Amino acid sequence: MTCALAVASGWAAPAPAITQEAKVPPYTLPDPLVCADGTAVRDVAVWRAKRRPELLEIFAREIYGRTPAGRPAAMRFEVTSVDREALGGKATRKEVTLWFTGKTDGPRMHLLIYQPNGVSTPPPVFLGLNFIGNHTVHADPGITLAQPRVVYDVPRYRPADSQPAVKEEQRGAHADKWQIETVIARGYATASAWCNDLCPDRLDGLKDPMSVAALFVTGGAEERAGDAWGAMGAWAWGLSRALDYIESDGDLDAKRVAVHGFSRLGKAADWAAAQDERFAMLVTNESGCGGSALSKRIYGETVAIINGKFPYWFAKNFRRYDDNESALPVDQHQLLALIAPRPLYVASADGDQWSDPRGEFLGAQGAEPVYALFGKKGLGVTAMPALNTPVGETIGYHDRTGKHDMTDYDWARYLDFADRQLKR
Ligand code: GTR
Repeated sequence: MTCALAVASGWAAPAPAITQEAKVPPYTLPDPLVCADGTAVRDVAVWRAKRRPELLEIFAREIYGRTPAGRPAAMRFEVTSVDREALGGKATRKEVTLWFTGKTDGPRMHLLIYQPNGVSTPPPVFLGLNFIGNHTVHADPGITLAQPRVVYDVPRYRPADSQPAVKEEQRGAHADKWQIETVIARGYATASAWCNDLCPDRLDGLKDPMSVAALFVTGGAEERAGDAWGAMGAWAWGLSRALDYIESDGDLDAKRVAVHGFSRLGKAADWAAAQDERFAMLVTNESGCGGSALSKRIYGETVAIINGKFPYWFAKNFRRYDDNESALPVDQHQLLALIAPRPLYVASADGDQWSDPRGEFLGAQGAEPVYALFGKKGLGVTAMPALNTPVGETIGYHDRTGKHDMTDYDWARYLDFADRQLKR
C-alpha cells in the first residue's frame, strides 16, 4: 500500500528511522511563550487571549486538520442497556449510543461505561477510545459485540478480511490494556468507544458513509483540502462527543474526566485534550510521533514515515514537513502546553524506541514553562528519570521497561496520579 501510494503521489521514500542517540541531528524548538509576532507571553491573560488560540490554529491548519465546531445540534443519546450487577456486583455497566445526526440511519458511536457501585458521589471518569471494539476491553459477556464494517485481526490492528461479524473469542482481547476491575476498585468510572465507529482506521475510512468525516463532507484522504481533518481529528471529535454524553449523565462527574489513549489513540487523546478544555486531565501512553514526542528531534518514527504509512491520519498539510521537520512552525511540546494548567501524564516504554521515549520526555519538559506561568510545577526533574521511576507534580512521566503496550504498571501510575490530581 505504501509503495503504491508513494508512486501515485510522486513522494520520495522517507529517510530511514534513526534509533541511535548519537545520530540525532541538532534541532531547535520553538518557544511556547513567544507569539508569532515576537511578543513574549508573560502572564496567563496573554497566553489565553493570544498565544493559546494562535497555537491551536497552527496545529489545526498544519498538522491535525480543522475540527468542525461544537456538538451537532440534532445529536441525541440513547441508553441501550443498564446492568447494575456487572463485574460481580461491583459496577454498573451502561451502553449508550450517540446518534450524531439524531437519525438512526446516520453516523453513531457506541459508548461503553462501567461505574463503581456503592459510591456516595458521582465518580471521576477515565475516557478513551479502543482499537478493535468495545467487547475487547473486558471479557464481560454482557458487552454488545461491536458491529464492524471490516474485521481486525488481533493484535496488529490491521484489517483482516471481510468476515461478516466479530467473533466471540475476541471478548476481552485487550482487557489487560484497560484494567477495568482495578480502575473500578480505585473509585473511578471507565468509558470507552471504538475508534472505527468514528472513522475506520484505514485508507478509505474518511470516505466511509458512516464516518463523521463523511458527515461533514470532508472528502477522502487525497481529495480533501490541505487543512481538512483526517482520522485523528475525527477520533478527537468523538472523545468530545463522549464528554457531551457524560455531562448529561448525573451518575458521572463530567468535571473530572481524564481522557487517555495509547499509541495512535494517544495522539487523538492529545489533540482532544488540547482543543477541549472540559477534559480535566490527559494521560498519553506511548503516543510517539504526532503525539507527545518531539517531531524536530529525528529519532524513531518521523513525519515522513508516519504520513507515508498513514496518509489519512493527519491533515494533508502535514506532508509539507516530510523529512523537513525543521520547517514546522510548532512542535509537540507546544501541543502538551495547551493542556496547561490541567494535569498531564506522559508515559513511555523502553522497548518502544519507535515512539521515542526521550522525545516524549522532552515533549513533556518543553511544556513546563506554560505550567509555570500558571504557578504549577511540572516534572520536577531536569533529566530523564531512570526506568520504572515515575516523577512529576502537575506533569507526570515514567519510562517503563517492556514493549509498546498499556499495562497494569502504567495504570497503577495513572491511578496514583489521578488520586493526587482529581480526587477531592
Ligand atoms: C504504528 C505507528 C505508530 C503508532 C502505532 C500504534 O504503526 O507507526 O505511530 O501509532 O502504530 O498505534 O500502535
